[in-house]
Amino acid sequence: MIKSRLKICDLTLRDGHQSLFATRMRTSDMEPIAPEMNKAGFYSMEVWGGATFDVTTRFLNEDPWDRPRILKKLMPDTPLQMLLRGQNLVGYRNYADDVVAAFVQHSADVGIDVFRVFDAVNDERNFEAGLKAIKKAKKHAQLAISYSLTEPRLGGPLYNIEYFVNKATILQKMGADSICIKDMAGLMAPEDAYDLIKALKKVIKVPICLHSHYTSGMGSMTLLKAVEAGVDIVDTALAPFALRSSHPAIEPLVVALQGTKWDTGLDLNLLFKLGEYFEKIAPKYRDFMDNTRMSVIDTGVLIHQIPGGMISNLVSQLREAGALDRINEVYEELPRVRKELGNPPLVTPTSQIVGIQAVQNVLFGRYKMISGQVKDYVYGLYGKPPAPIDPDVQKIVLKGYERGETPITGRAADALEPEMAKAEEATRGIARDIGDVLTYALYPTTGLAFLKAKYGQAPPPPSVEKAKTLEDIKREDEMMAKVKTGKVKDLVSEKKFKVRSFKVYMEDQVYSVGVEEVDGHMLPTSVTNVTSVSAQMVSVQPAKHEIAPGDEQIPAPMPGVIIRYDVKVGDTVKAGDSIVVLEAMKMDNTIPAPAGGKVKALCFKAGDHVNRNDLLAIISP
Ligand SMILES: [Mn+2]
Repeated sequence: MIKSRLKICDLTLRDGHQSLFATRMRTSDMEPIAPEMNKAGFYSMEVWGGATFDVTTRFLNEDPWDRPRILKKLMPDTPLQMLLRGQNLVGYRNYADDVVAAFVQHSADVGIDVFRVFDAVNDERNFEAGLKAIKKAKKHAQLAISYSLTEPRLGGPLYNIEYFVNKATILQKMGADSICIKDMAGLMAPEDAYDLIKALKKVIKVPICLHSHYTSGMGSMTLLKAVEAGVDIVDTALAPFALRSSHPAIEPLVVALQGTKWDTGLDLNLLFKLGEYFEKIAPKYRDFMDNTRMSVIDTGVLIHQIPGGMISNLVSQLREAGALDRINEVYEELPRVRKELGNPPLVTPTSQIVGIQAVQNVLFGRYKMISGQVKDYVYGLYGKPPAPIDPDVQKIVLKGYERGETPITGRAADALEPEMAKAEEATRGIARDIGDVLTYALYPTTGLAFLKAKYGQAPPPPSVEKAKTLEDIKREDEMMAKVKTGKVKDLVSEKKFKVRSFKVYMEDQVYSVGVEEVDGHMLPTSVTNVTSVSAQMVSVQPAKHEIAPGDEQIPAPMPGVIIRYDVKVGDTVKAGDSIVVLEAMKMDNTIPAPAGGKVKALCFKAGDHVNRNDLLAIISP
């Protein structure tokens, strides 16, 4: 490896494409360039973790464990790095310690050398199980601190220099091989980076890495100031997969530092060649890019510190609920909810937990509807938030909570039963190795569907997307050129072309794509978003129910899937008792009885899809 003063962790193959086009890059597009990237002399390359696990099984029909295995063979000289969400691993909830141990060991076995571990609430106890397993596997443990702010700049009562120095000291004492400051929303200002890294370097002996997204436009300036303050490692991506909501590009940094004591020693010509490759294949993924704005930076983040990805989630949730006009109320509610919930950093999964509660507070009244995840969070299952939770909110949220109304204060994962034996049992006859069992343990629904397809027991699930080739892109471009010149009309009028339409699933959206067959080639001719239409198509038609005067009707507040009814017909209920649990906005939502009485009818059953305002239950006085 080239000896260099400033070490570079390259993110192109993980955070780069995760940030820019929803993690859709396929392993087959990494293989041709991997041997060349291996020669670059990167300190490490992040290639796995984060959303890659979920996306490969759900959308790409790729075995998630194959990617590090393949890349390890092609890049034997470069340490491979993964992002691990602490006790959440690569999922969205805390897993039991035995799952964490098995996951880390298997990741090490398939080729991961450096584990970057972070926790959404910076509770160091959520690192314990992962750290133990990383040490056991004799791999590098890079423990990360989620960077967050409550003020426009570093400082204030919570997220100040002391907070981060204190956290880093704890992590170093625990045995971190290096420390990372993880600025996932690009909030870190250059001068704050300088002060923070200076302060950290005074007390931290292990190498320090800075991960700062480009989102707000400050990224490159921030890295430069961190370098001047003595940071050891910085995270970058090759230019085609850099900037926007990704990371600073490596190429200008190499030149900026040339001849200084921080010279990276990287070969600019080789980096240029690598970039050309990614430029060539990038059009395959252009459908997943956000090209709706001229600006490649999100200046809104500078004003309200809310990451763009989170805003687009809020917008889509409000749209689903038919209340897009209330977005400004949600913006006002969001910091209030965040403060009441102990000001957690906004990163998966806390960004969803806080964001969705803010939406529900606006739509249904403050804490009138509370998701299962918010209850778990307030109970302490995600760990200890950076600041105390508002005691009044805690009381409201935990009222009637099945685990108890007094929150736990111990390590969150101590409350969880071992899970591996059950996962092995559930995958008997399908799973052929521990990797398969873990795929199921992390994602019981989509993971199992993937495994069944992998072993030919079922066709690939409908969520799987067809890979686009550069040929497809060329045809699309030719088609578009024809549309622009008006020639396409003649094409369509000829009867020999068969028009068909396909449903395409992206995230939680459904598109209808019209396709024509021309000389054996498929040409897309139209794209329509049909999400709401298809939701109506799959929803079960509710049976007709007699409504008597005085009957309380419980409608679905938003579209979703019935998880379970908590009552039976004939049960007597009090106002506020849970009647039905509805999965919507990726959260489990308890719908309470609006008034006491007798359950007269339950209009659906578990697993049914419902539309907004569908009648879920009737309670008679
Ligand atoms: Mn990141």
